[in-house]
Amino acid sequence: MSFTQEMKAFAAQAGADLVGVAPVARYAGAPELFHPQRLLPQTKCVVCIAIRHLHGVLVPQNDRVELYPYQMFGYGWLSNIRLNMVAFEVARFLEDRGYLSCPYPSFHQGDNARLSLRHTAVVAGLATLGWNNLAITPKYGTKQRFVAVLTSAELEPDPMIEDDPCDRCMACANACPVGAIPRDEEIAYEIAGHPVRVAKLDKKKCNDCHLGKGGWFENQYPPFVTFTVAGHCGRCLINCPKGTYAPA
Ligand code: B12
Ligand code: SF4
Ligand code: SF4
Repeated sequence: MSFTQEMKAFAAQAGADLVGVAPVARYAGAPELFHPQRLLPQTKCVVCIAIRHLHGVLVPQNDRVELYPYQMFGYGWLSNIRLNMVAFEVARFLEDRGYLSCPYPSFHQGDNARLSLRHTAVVAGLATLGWNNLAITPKYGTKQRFVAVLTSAELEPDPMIEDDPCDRCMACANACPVGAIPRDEEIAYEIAGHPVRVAKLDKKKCNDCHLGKGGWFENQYPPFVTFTVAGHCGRCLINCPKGTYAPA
């Protein structure tokens, strides 16, 4: 087993559902502020880790019946805390073997993170970007969250995905309650030489649609946002039909 395979097996045992490796050269087109070497100049590779959503917690969220299962187990607490714990363990695994490693959190408070995890999933060969702006993996579709570990280790890179599974069905745009995903306005650019076309997302509209503010739920919660209960409706994620993993 190669060192990279060993690291991936360790990550899987720690709770990762997907693990991919991006050589730092694939961030050549990233704005300087979002480049991994700004955070850790010694970065040679970025390990991207995903944990899938439980499909069961998406149901009451989508039906607007109860927000807590998704907010806890899909968003602010379990997913993000657990992802960060897996990243921490993977970073420890790498540092124990002599490689400087910095986990980059799954959760970020405020407007902009300084490492885009969607882009990291793409350059690490795990995903492509869908019209809804989310990273789509062949197995879980949009239904996972990501975390990353920057490392000085030279790991075996994963090939980037060539096929674009997004067929512009617009299920995401149709599901968005605030019209944040336009049907005809796009942003086109390249990620490591791979063309990308995504909707010109209105982040402000999405951000202003915090659950609890809209009063969409049968059970009302006060309009507060904390580390453990913070959320957006996620209907663009829940209603994208891509992915082969489908518990019924
Ligand atoms: C802040 C944030 C938001 C804000 C955005 C605010 C804002 N002003 O940007 C809002 C509230 C809108 C939001 C909403 C949602 N979010 Co959010 N969000 C984030 C967070 C924490 C940071 C994103 C960010 O600010 N990136 C920096 C900005 C500027 O980057 P960008 O727009 O992606 O990149 C641009 C450039 O900077 C540049 N670029 C940046 N990096 C790179 C790299 C390369 C190689 C290249 C070429 C270019 C490039 O190119 C882009 C185009 O110009 C990320 C976690 C993370 N660290 O990535 C999660 C994240 C993107 N969110 C996620 C999710 C799931 C959601 C929601 C579904 C809510 C929910 N229920 O969870 C919605 C979906 C909205 C949508 N359709 O996209 C997931 C996505 C998972 C997935 N499957 O893709 C992430 C990755 C969190 C995670 N840990 O998994 N989010
Ligand atoms: S719902 Fe349809 S248009 Fe939207 S990202 Fe998924 S496949 Fe693409
Ligand atoms: S999270 Fe909700 S409000 Fe934001 S873009 Fe997706 S569907 Fe629209």
